[in-house]
Amino acid sequence: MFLDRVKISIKAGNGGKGSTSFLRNAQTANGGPDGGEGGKGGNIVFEATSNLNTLYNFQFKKKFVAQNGEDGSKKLQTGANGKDEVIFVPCGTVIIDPLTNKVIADLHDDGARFIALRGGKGGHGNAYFKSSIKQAPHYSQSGEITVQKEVILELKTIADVGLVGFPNAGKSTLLSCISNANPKIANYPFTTLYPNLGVCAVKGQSFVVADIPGLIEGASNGQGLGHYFLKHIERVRLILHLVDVSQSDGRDFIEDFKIINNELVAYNKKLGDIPQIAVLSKIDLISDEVLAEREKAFKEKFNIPYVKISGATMQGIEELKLLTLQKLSTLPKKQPIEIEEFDFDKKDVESINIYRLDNGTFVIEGGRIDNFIRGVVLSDNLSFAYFQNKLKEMGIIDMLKEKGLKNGDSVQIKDIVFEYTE
Ligand SMILES: Nc1nc2c(ncn2[C@@H]2O[C@H](COP(=O)(O)OP(=O)(O)OP(=O)(O)O)[C@@H](O)[C@H]2O)c(=O)[nH]1
Ligand SMILES: [Mg+2]
Repeated sequence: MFLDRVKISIKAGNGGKGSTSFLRNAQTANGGPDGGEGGKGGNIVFEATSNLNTLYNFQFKKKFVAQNGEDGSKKLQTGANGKDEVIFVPCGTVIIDPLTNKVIADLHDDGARFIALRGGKGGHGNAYFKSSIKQAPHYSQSGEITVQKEVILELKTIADVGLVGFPNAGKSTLLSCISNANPKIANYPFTTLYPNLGVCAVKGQSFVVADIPGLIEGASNGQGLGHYFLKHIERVRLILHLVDVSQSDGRDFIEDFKIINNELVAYNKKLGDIPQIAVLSKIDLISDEVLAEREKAFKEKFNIPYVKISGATMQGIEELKLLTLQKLSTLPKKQPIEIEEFDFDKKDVESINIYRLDNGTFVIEGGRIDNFIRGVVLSDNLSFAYFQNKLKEMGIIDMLKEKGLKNGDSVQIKDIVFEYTE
């Protein structure tokens, strides 16, 4: 099973609550506040690894949640931070925000890490709020609550070389001849159903080769399988373009070569800029004379380096490996996708929404409110006074009045409901 696009949900850990506590022991009857800080929630982290080459692991597990921070406790004990949730993905995995369709990260190289969501901050304990005018604060702050988000993971394979050509051209055969890979090979079209990767070793160096399913005319519009997998050659540095020069399928190899090149460009203009080596395959099936004629015809039409090979007799294979290595040495390494500045993890600290329930209660919500409400404990009179004052200061009372707020109306913020009095 090969999986190269999947939507998952992720959530960083909540921050732990700060503690409200006072020092009490045999020596100290009325000690000061000693409530410790809440711990920070764990982050959601993606990490690229070369041990994976599909997103198959995400077929069943689609939800990832980092650990919450622990609550603070007495004696100024800070709660433990939540553990990060590290999500391993194959190299070349691109992370996309489904709401904006923007790429937020490209986990290009082995070991690359990206913190997608940061854990919530821990709340302050009451010891934190102690001041010269407030010796014994009876309140502490709750931790920051994080929101669950969705991301799309899309694998755009990182290989140095991509093998393209019509079905049956001999791509998988070539991969098996030059690398450690063991792909399925058979004499019918669309034997290869998903990309295979192999490592080709030559002259003490190596390069990665991706064999993708055969392309046909119309592939760029969704014909056959090729369209779906073309994204896996977007990032190769060199294309080995195979054509069956023996024409054993009754096809015209020159036409085939043109058709595939048109499809590549139709899918993405940039694919047309990737250098190619043409590979004339299955030369064991035709006589030297026929081969010479066809080679001449090819040279007349295309000004492209080419190698004649046979996967059956291994003719030309060594030459192709060497030419590929040599060509690669002249081509720059592929870089990760450039990411537009975009804060996916941006916390909503601005929004204020007001609406009215059927029973007339006014409800106030939004990121600005969440942030502010964390510090409010209504059992504490000072805190409640602060709360009401702050509502005025933030302009919320005016906003409510605009929506028809009158003396005696109920107002709800989170789980706090109070009666408005002028
Ligand atoms: N005689 C001969 N047969 C070959 C050669 N290369 C491939 N074949 C045969 O051609 C058929 C197709 O080969 P594959 O390597 O599966 O072709 P492919 O391009 O990977 O095909 P798809 O996966 O369907 O796109 C198989 O029966 C191979 O044995 C060759 O050089 N000589
Ligand atoms: Mg194949």
